Amino acid sequence: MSPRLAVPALLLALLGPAVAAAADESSVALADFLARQAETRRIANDAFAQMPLPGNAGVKANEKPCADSDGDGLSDCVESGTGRFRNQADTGTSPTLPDTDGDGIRDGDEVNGTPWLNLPALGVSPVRKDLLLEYDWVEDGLDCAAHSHKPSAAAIAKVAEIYANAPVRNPDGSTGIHVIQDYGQGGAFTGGQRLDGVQAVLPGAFDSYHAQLKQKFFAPERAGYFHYVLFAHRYAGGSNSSGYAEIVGDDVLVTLYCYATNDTFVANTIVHEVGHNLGLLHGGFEACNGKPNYSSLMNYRYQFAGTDAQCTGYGTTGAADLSHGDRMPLDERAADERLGVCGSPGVDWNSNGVLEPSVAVDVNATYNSECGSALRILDDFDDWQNLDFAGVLDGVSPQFKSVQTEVACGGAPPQAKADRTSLPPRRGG
Ligand SMILES: [Ca+2]
Ligand SMILES: [Ca+2]
Ligand SMILES: [Ca+2]
Ligand SMILES: [Ca+2]
Ligand SMILES: [Zn+2]
Ligand SMILES: [Zn+2]
Repeated sequence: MSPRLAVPALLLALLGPAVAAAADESSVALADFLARQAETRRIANDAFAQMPLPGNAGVKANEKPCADSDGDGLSDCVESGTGRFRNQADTGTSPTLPDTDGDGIRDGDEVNGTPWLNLPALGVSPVRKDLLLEYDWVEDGLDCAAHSHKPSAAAIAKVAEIYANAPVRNPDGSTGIHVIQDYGQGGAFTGGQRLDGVQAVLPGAFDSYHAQLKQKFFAPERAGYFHYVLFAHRYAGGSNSSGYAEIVGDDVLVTLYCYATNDTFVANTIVHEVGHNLGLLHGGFEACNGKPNYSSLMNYRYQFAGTDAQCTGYGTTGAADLSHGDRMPLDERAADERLGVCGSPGVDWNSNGVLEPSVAVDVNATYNSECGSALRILDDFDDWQNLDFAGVLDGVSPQFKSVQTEVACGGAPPQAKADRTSLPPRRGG
């Protein structure tokens, strides 16, 4: 984190007191993010300690004297620390870390499952990050022709691909996050289902009605392991919001009304809302929306239009990713258009046909409520290296409520608008 922390300080020194307020604001937001992340991890460790031990199926009788130093349900004798899972007697996990791969699921649970949930059958590994999502959906005919909110095979594949391509290193040497999506496909995947007799327009968000649905349709033994992703037509009695989520948590709504059949919108919105569950805000570490140099599905600028794979500042159709944190800071008080967001190509922020060395421009003016109006330094963030997987323990630790917030997300734009905003600017190049 230190290189990113250093950026505002360096600019402060170069540009003098005029930008002090903006730089401080950004530093404070980052510090707040890191403090909250540390707190969720502390709570996660407490939750691990409080959870009942899973069955020790992998521990042989003659190994029982071995201690379980990290309290994860595996004896030190089987936690070989190699990073390679071979079997229940040579798990490759660390004997001093209860969650070796940092995915919020205890080593013992990933190796042996729990008495009530066969995690190995779902495909988890104790030495690679796993993200478990249960999908339940409604079907309805509101606002447009009859449609299902079940994600299509194409949308599901897209979600898997986005996470698989993540530049996240695992203890077993692989990269990527293994996402496990239960949409009721059979075998061990029996959780996802179409919800009958449920209001397609939910009356609220995470209210008593949602609690009733979750109690009825989400198996209690999945709490602490799965995120519960509910696909409805709308929520809050009929809002245009595309979704709703806990920031650090395990509950998500995806509500794309008649865009439910747009695979890109569905996949991108799943990753956006689950990103909130993993601790991210609309500006990564801060509630600052529309930053051109934050190429992430968390950013409304790119959620539907596609992330900015080509450094145009306007997104790339079909690209879908969380941010890698490799974009330059952008000072709205004195933006160098020649540098764009990546050093090149340049971006004509004020659309006057010339790439200028210093322009004052509000590049995210449309997001007034999320830092849009003030001219300030906009910073990128490395989403992938800062995901907080502890929120899944929300289901077993009430302590999470103390660090949790909820967010209502923006609406899907008309298709035409999404296409237009994804085009690079033609002038000034
Ligand atoms: Ca252990
Ligand atoms: Ca361990
Ligand atoms: Ca784990
Ligand atoms: Ca794992
Ligand atoms: Zn619908
Ligand atoms: Zn959001």
